Amino acid sequence: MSHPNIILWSDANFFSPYVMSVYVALSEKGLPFTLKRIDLARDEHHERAYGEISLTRRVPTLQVDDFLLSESSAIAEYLEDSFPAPEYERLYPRDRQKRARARELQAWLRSDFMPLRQQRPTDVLFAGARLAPLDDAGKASAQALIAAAERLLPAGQQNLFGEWTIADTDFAVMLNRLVLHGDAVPQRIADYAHFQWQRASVQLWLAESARLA
Ligand SMILES: N[C@@H](CCC(=O)N[C@@H](CS)C(=O)NCC(=O)O)C(=O)O
Repeated sequence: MSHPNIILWSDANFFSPYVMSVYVALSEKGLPFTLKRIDLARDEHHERAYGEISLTRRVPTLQVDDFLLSESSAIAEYLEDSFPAPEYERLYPRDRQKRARARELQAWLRSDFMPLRQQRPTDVLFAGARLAPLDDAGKASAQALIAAAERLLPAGQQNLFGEWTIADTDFAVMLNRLVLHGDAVPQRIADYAHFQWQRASVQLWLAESARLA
């Protein structure tokens, strides 16, 4: 079967959780792709050439043949529409309400939890960083995340919706800012975050960043 030509633009050191989400989505779909790196520290995303590629001048941006798209959750939905089940792995739940719940969680994770994102940056996930204890805002942010996990994760399950979806990977990224750092998280939720981290597509991503270390 012939596949389209797919390029994923990533940050140069593979520290972006949003690039990771698209990398995992492509890997789960079994789609071959080329990774291209943009050095954000050198402001390469502000160069003219990247402005012609990316509407947002952020990473990720995905190119599928001559179609260019930024914003990681929009990319996941585009991949799901373009490469549907059963031929390709599913990224979102089949059930409409569960699918809406997955998108709700993705949107929330991308628009909230700023104190947690600032105080537990992705260096914690991809470079083993150890940082100061959370301040009050950080603790409140962590508590909101943990409360959501306790509410959303069914007892005795390792995935939110019965089978893996891209929302599990996105959720595990945020939870692992705490879990991998050693911050207190209920065991059931920590187990979920660890389980999601073992997924082959996630391990492939971790190997990309480890290769540069
Ligand atoms: N909402 C976007 C967020 C993308 C984003 O913030 N990417 C960061 C790297 S993690 C970036 O490109 N930062 C460069 C900048 O904003 O100048 C998505 O989900 O794709």
